[in-house]
Amino acid sequence: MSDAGTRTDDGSTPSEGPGDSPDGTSGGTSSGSGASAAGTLSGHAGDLAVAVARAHGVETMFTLSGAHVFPMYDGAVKADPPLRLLDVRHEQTAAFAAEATGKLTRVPGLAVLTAGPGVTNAVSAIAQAQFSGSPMVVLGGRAPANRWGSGSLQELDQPPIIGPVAKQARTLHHAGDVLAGVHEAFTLAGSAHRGPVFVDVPMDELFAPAAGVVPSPGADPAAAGGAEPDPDALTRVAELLAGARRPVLVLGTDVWADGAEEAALRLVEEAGLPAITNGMGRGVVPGGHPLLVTKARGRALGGSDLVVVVGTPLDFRLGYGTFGGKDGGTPAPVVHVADSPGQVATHADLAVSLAGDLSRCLDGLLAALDRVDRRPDWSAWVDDLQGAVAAATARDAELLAAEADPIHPARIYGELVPRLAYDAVVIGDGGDFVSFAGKFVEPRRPGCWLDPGPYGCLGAGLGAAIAARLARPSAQVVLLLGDGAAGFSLMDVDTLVRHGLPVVMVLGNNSAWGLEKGPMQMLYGYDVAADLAPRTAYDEVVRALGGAGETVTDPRGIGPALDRAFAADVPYLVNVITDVGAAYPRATFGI
Ligand SMILES: Cc1ncc(C[n+]2csc(CCOP(=O)(O)OP(=O)(O)O)c2C)c(N)n1
Ligand SMILES: [Mg+2]
Repeated sequence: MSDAGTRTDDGSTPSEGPGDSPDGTSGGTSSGSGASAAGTLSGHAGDLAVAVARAHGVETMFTLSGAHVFPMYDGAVKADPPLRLLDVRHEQTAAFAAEATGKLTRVPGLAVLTAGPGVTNAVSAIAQAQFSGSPMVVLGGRAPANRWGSGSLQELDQPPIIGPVAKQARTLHHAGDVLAGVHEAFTLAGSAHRGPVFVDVPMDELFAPAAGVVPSPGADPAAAGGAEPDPDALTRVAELLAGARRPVLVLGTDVWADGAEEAALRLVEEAGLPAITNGMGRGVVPGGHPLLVTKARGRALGGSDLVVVVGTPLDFRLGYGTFGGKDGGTPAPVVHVADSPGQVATHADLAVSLAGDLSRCLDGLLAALDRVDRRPDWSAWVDDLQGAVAAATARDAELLAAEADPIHPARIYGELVPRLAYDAVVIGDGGDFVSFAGKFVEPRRPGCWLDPGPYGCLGAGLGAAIAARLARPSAQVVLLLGDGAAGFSLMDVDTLVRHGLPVVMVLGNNSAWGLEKGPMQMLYGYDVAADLAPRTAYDEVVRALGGAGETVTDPRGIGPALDRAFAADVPYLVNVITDVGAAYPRATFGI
């Protein structure tokens, strides 16, 4: 492989070996960065990018090695204190870990990926972050500018590929652009509506000397608060609420992302409003709360006369924003409250919409409700819905205790849920197996539930588990894996092992792509491409990688296996052989 033409600090030119394996870069690395008395940082552009990331609250760089981004590593190890490097086995895992970090900590996660395939391997995870509004920054390597057009290794113009799936994607063409460009990337990623921002830096420029004052990220955007909602719109929503007899509040991911979880619970409790939660909004109204009616979702949304949806799109998960209206009735009026004007649904028929900082929207709504003369009493409606919750809970109890052989997947949750601490982080990566989790696991705190969101991408599991273990060092971290989903990222158990990150993995092994097998049977009366090898010992894969685990075939064996998993101080996989016939009863396929 020819010389990649990299210009380094000292003017030497390292060569680039085949397979992106550099040879001789040691002579061309930074001699270390330094901060002058005036606060000016000097070093190479990688040093500066690392300093900006740290100023924005980044604690970990998720990455997989590639010479194009070596200055980022050099910047990380020489920073004082060093920035943690978390090296994975597939770039999708690095990007999913950065996405999950953004979701859990509400500080943008950082993935640093080498040029070309390193970047393209992360496209799905970046798209997932865009769909879920997860704050993250991906810094990509890029073939050197001084050879651009000559055919150097992995010479790919990446922003046109990433642009359509990110908030912004651009090249920082010169070392001198890196400080401001990375600062802008973090600021943009972390402000409403949040999402992924991509920058790449040509290799020669990333190695080049640069200096400047690290910009201050300013006040924490969540603490500073975002835009003020329109007071007239607030009053109109309050009037609609005051006139409603069967209102329902839906709280979604952005309620958590925007730091509005306390304002949301205040509104629910002080107004006595029944609420349904979805995505990362789960836990905002804690499981078991008398105003949480997620388990009576069908009755609540179908019978409501006003649905107020906050912080989540009116997508397939919410019937595209049409509630009720079956049998010729009129659908309920809908209010959509979003963290920014661009998020307000344009496809749905809205009674009123509201955009702005979600704490201000929700507190403003409570204040406006106080100003409206009629203080509604929704207790009869809440009692009705709680009756439906109790009936659903009683129906669930039977499934959760199922003695069936092969094991019904619900029994796994019957054993798992009582073992979860209030702050456990639960991550779902799979099809039907994870849908059952959504039904049976009701988080008691917000920010503790990670699902793939509306992009529905399998393979996020190991990355999310790595991120959760780092973000919540003392909490239980439980990764729920379908056997199909496990195949996308299980090799990154190696990363958990190398970095000493114990996680409990529970695998629902139905030997199938269950969520596809059932629907194909329903549509065609047969299925193809939906079976996986029977009873694969995924626990042995984990053992081979340095973790531990076991296979369970008897429902009574699940609880003790989970106890061993929680007690283990290594990554531990409980491989539960389940009944492929126990498909999740699904009302929608999302299309
Ligand atoms: C990357 C990706 N590929 C394919 C799909 C389509 N898909 C959705 S669910 C599913 C089956 C998942 O199977 P498994 O993880 O074993 O869970 P199960 O439904 O069997 O419980 C598939 C293939 C997807 N959502 N994402
Ligand atoms: Mg399966």
